[in-house]
Amino acid sequence: MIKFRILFIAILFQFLSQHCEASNGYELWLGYEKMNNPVLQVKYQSVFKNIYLPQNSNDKTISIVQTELKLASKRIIGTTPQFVDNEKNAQLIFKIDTANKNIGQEGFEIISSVHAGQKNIITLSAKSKFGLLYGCFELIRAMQMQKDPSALHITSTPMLNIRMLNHWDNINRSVERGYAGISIFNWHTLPDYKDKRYYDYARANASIGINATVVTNVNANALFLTHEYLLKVKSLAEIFRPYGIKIYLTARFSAPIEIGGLKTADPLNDQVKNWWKEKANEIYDLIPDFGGFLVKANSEGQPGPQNYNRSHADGANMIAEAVAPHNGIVIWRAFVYSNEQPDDRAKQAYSEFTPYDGKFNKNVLVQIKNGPIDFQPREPFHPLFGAMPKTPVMMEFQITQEYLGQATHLVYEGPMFKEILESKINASKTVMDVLENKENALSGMSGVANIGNDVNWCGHPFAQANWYAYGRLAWNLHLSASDIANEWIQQTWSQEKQVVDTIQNIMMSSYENMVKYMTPLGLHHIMGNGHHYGPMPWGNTLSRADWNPVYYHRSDTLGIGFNRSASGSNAVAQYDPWVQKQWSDSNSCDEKYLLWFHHVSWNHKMKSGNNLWNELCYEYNQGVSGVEKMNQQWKGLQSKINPDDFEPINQLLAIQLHDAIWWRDACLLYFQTFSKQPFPNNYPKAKYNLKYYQSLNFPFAPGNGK
Ligand code: GCW
Repeated sequence: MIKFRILFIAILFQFLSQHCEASNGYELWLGYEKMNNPVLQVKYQSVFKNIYLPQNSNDKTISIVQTELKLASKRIIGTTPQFVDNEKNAQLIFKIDTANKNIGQEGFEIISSVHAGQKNIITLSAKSKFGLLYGCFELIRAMQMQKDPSALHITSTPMLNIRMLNHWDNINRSVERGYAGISIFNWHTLPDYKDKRYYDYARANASIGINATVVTNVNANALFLTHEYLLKVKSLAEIFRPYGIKIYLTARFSAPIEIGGLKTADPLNDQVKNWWKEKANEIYDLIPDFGGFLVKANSEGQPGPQNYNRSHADGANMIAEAVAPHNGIVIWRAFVYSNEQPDDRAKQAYSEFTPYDGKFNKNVLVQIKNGPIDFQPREPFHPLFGAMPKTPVMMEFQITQEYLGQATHLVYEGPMFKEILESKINASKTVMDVLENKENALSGMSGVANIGNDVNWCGHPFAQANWYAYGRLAWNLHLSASDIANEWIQQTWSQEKQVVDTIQNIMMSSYENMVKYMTPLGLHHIMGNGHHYGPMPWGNTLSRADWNPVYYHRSDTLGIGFNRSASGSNAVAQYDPWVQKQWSDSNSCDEKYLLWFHHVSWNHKMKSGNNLWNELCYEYNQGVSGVEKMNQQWKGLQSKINPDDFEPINQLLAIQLHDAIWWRDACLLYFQTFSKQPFPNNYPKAKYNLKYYQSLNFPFAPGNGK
């Protein structure tokens, strides 16, 4: 009997040890799993024995570093370090070195050296305490990536100064385009209730180098600028400060009327200017390191300077003057388009903004979405990058998956971010070069957050990887999407090769698969009205033409696609001639943007030799096969992953497959009404007819939060 029990316990133990430990996802990539490499473990144990930190024990940032080192040491290598007050007795030395020429203000240098007596010493130096904090997280990452401590030499400085999250969170805690529950910011219980989650949020951001956050929706509410709410913002700012994170707010342009009792918000009116100055003084009295304002003006119904016949520059400069004495900045969004304007929507931001290049005050940045329409699965880079050389510009990516299957589809955005960043704006420069803006201190990147109060923060367990990848790239634009995926997997899931390789493979194929089953060959904006989930290429009922899918794909009996070449809207002319050359001719255009720039015949000959109709069918089907493969690959990990973690993803992937088939069949049945061509031989037959797909309706789809 006893023998049986022992055998049973042994089998159970083996079963458990084969599975990664279950997690509810709350710890993100900061779970600090035990190291499974005994040789490295011993090495790290000797480094983490005695640690020297700069002697300012009251400093909150230094004590965060200390807590983090203790936690990482205990969990990863199973030891508790001593913190010593003399660096001579330490094997791990953190020091402020303002003279270090290899690094910038927020950077760090980690150097390993072997001292007499074969003692391995690691010195981590930085110019500021925040550099030490970032370096601390880098060192912990290096441990988890199984880097040999005796060979460490890392010199790192962020390439962009402002590495920012944009929360589209409302005062009532709904989140516009949020798919992970309600807002983490509980305005009702602030300022007094300091939710642990605020600290965990700041810690997670600091671990990937994010140093700025806009906590309110760009569709702004003026109430956030009242004293009552500013006290709440102050409370958050105090929590975030030791983590190196500055807080920003969105400014509603009409706030002087709505909460200031003025009759106008005209940016050239003295009372209005004064109102903003006083508001800025009030904010900086409460929050001395307040970052500044993010503004969406004259876009999708938001008020702005054009309401008073003033320009974007007039509006931005007026607010910029108010924050300038406090070193604040204004981030002015270039996401503008109007349906009263007959021109192609893709051209409008460029047309409206380029005349103002050089006219913005020094503390204004223009924030440009990655592409000219709106966070579509695939867009060419926005023509404004490179077109405003006298104005600092910032990238706006959307981390939340508004058009990318929301929190239901597994889509790793790393490859999408990279595709845009590496796009060449002319023969010699990339989008990255424009962002880096070496001559000017103002440079940055924004990511529309995918964070909510779900236990795992982001809804889909893999959506965390997009937050992670965004932060890592904002720090270092040169990192590769696959390396970042690898880091995230090893810190979040497992260090076992088979698991890492398989998950990495799933992630790296997911972006292209999604583009193929939703909007292949340059199609765009053919999602369901309003909520943007699922296919609706037939959509033509919205009041504004430029909100309707038919505006974008322009299918007819002759062909499909938006003619943005010289014979059409000529949007292609907004790019440098070197870029134009690649896109302006439908016979040589990069096929991933073909239907973005051209209306081509259903019989157009593709590079593969197929005609366009057949190619479209193959592309959609490849997207579906890709998701089938993702499903199989995941199932192959069943014995390696804890069932509590395995099953939710298994179910989500099954929904993704269902949705990919739905996209394929609904879109192709609809486009077939124009192409009038049969499906290729052996093509999978749609389960339902077009009428059925057109009858589907989702009045309560998430993310429309008001
Ligand atoms: O993508 C669109 C969204 C809106 C959003 C807008 C913007 C915040 O559908 O919900 O509003 O972009 O970026 O301003």
